[in-house]
Amino acid sequence: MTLSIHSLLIVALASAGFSAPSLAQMDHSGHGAMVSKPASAAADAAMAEGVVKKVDKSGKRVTIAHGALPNGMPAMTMAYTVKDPAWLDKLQVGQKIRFATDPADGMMVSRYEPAK
Ligand SMILES: [Cu+2]
Repeated sequence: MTLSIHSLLIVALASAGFSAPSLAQMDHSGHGAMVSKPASAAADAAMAEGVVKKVDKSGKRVTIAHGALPNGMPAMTMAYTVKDPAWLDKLQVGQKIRFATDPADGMMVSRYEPAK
């Protein structure tokens, strides 16, 4: 009898343990939503405009004609690797984009968005 009550307690604790992480996740996503505005504003400041000149799916590169970059690179046309190869299916020659390069790898596009 004592043993089964003990087991019930363990079940109760385990289910409490399950709800705690999900609550933490909710808090985290709420926090993320709150900080997303200043974070994207800062990221926008580091983004540069460019025009897609070539999409090389097999080489997993996109050639971009870009203006001077925040990282000090002057205006040029160059081939970049991309953080997510799936982007190569969306990027189109002639498309204007705003993009940022990886801080650790200036030859890789770490994020982009279509420019209007
Ligand atoms: Cu460049």
